[in-house]
Amino acid sequence: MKNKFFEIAFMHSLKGIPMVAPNPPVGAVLVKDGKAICASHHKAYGKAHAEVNVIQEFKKKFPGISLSDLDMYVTLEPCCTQGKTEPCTDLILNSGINNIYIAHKDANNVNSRGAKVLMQNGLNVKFLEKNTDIFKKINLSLQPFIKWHLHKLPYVTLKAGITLDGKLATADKKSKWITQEDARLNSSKIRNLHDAVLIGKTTFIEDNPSLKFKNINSQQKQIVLCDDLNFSDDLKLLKSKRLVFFVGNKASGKRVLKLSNLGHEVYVSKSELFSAEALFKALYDLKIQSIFVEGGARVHGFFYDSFLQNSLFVDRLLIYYAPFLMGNNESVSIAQGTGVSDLSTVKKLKEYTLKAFSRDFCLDGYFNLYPDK
Ligand code: AOF
Ligand code: ZN
Repeated sequence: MKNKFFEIAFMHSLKGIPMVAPNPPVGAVLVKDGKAICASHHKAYGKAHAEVNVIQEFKKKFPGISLSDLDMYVTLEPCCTQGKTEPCTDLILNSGINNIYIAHKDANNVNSRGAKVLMQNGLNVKFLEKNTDIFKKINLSLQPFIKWHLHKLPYVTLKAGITLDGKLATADKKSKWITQEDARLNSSKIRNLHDAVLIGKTTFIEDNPSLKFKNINSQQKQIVLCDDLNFSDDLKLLKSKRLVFFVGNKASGKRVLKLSNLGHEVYVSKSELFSAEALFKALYDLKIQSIFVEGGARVHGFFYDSFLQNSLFVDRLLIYYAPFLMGNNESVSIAQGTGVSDLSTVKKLKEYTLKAFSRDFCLDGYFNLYPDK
């Protein structure tokens, strides 16, 4: 087993994000005489799995050639049940491949016997060592999928662009951009890897953002959390076909109807505002596996306070820092919630990395790290 082939399979797996959600990103490589000769990945939800695509690719490239002396490297344990597609274990067993190297177990319990099925049928199956860099990278890429199956909850990334003293905006809120373009580009690339972006009503109205996604054929949603639906119909996001409102019960029925008739999804809470529990349940039912929370301060406060009650409500923090201070008490802080008043109750990041841009820098940290089985 050579880890470099897992690196190739991993690189390919990433091309499937976010189109494959709520399926996992998976990549596969076929190796002959120590050389990777074919690589492919799972490309879209409901479509062929990585193993099917890589075998098809081989057959196209080398028609009539047997697969019997090839090794297969795959980032996720092959599935063994009929879902939207046939079990990959059947395909692998019929292909003649003898050696299969697997990086990560399948968190979806119905498929967690895939490796056993292959072994019981005489294949030589080996798993990647968990203490390797490549295992860690694959595990990180599977975090939303693992959480989804383990906890039946969407994966949450909280993102903010702030000054060194933790401010989102000046007191008059006229400060349009805190961070520079390269940092913002990085943030929109990461947004694009999520199934949904979520903002609050104040950001929706005052920033009037367009929150674009790049993969126009995918199912990504733009979510606005609001107490009511009192806003101008000229806001940019209202032109989008992906817009979803989660609104409190004081929203006027007329507005709900109008926005619904315009093609937007509107979910009305039973109470004044959506609770975190009700919101997460609704997002899960909508099959939204990962959300990118872009603020503003009250939305961050809402998520952070929910997280203090239940650690599963925020998973990742992505904070872009501009290298200066606001130094003003009236300016807007990153989170306007209850927060902690006693340091002994604070919850720390399990790990983080720092990345530098031309002027700004970013902290990418994890509160939760969901393990392999
Ligand atoms: C694999 N290779 O590329 C993927 C796998 O409904 P289906 O048939 O698409 O099955 C979805 C499940 O299959 C998914 O939850 C996970 O257990 C597994 N995904 N398995 O061997 C792949 N995407
Ligand atoms: Zn499969």
